[in-house]
Amino acid sequence: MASESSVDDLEEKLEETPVNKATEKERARLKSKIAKLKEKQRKAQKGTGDTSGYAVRKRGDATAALVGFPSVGKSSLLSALTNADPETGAYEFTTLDVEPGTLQHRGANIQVLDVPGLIGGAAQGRGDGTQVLSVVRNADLVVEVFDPEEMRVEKLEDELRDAGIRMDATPPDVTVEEKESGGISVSSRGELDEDTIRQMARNEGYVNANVVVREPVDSVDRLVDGFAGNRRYMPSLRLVNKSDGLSDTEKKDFREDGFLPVSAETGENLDVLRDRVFDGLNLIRVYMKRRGEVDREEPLILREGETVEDALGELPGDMAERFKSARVTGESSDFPEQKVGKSHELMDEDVLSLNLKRV
Ligand SMILES: Nc1nc2c(ncn2[C@@H]2O[C@H](COP(=O)(O)OP(=O)(O)OP(=O)(O)O)[C@@H](O)[C@H]2O)c(=O)[nH]1
Ligand SMILES: [Mg+2]
Repeated sequence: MASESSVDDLEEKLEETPVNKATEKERARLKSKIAKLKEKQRKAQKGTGDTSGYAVRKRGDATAALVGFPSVGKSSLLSALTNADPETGAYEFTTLDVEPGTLQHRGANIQVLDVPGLIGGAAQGRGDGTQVLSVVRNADLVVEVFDPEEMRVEKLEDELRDAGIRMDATPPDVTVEEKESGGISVSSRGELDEDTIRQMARNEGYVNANVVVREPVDSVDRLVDGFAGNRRYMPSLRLVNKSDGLSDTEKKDFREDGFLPVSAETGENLDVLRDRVFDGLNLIRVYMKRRGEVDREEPLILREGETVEDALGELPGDMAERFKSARVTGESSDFPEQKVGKSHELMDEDVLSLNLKRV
């Protein structure tokens, strides 16, 4: 048997293993082993884990991280979008520390982080990559920045994946419940063979457990993630900066491929970018109405899916105790001034008025 001591060995082996039903278990075994080894390497880096080597305190309503290879224009974008004034340069690795700035948009204060440029192998610790990536993991939105001359999309996304970041995906619905005896039982809605799943659980070190897969998982990778449990699921945006050097056709092609062309230099599409960041963070604005007046200047900033109760929690004073009922006008209401309770889910640009008990 060939050596299985390094990620490279294992990946080579995986490559050589044909994809079919008969090799499914073997492929699953190799993939879990690769994931484990990568995780181990990541943990072995100094000062890592989720406490970053860089000191950045989360501020504002939410945090977006600009991530990309050197010289794509991350710092230039930070400076165009926020109040920050980072150093930019024609040479690589101008930025050596995490630089925060605040983007004020639609009444929200959005923290934008500019991080040092990544290099290949970042997730394994090259060029401080693990620390940079753990800053990204702690943000709420990944903003990938590319240079149109040198896209290297897969390379960047591989680094993010190796750092345990899963973009634009929901966590796999897999639970493992350990028990006293009885071996490993599997209940699965997926296409994967129960035996494969059982073996993966064994590889994870389980002896007696109920494994429940509540979604139609069809890939070993997703199951590996489900077992690992420490993946970070985040929304993402893809930008192509330096659009000032692109033709209209090139821009159209990028757009069709899901990349927003922007220019930190000319400001092209930065207005669209601000909206995308706001929406990508799943933020919503709720306008409070008091004594017949709607305050559109300073909306309450909440997250999608949050309720009247969450809104109460954001307001000063002990609103929750005084709450009697609320009225909502907007997307979330069936008709204007609809009377709702605490559990009502709010939507972007709803107008909310509260009926409170007097104190
Ligand atoms: N033409 C053009 N050049 C840009 C644009 N944005 C940035 N640049 C140039 O690209 C170079 C790199 O910009 P930076 O903002 O320092 O890039 P960075 O991604 O922060 O680089 P590192 O900190 O080294 O990772 C500089 O020479 C910028 O002037 C843009 O929109 N258009
Ligand atoms: Mg920079």
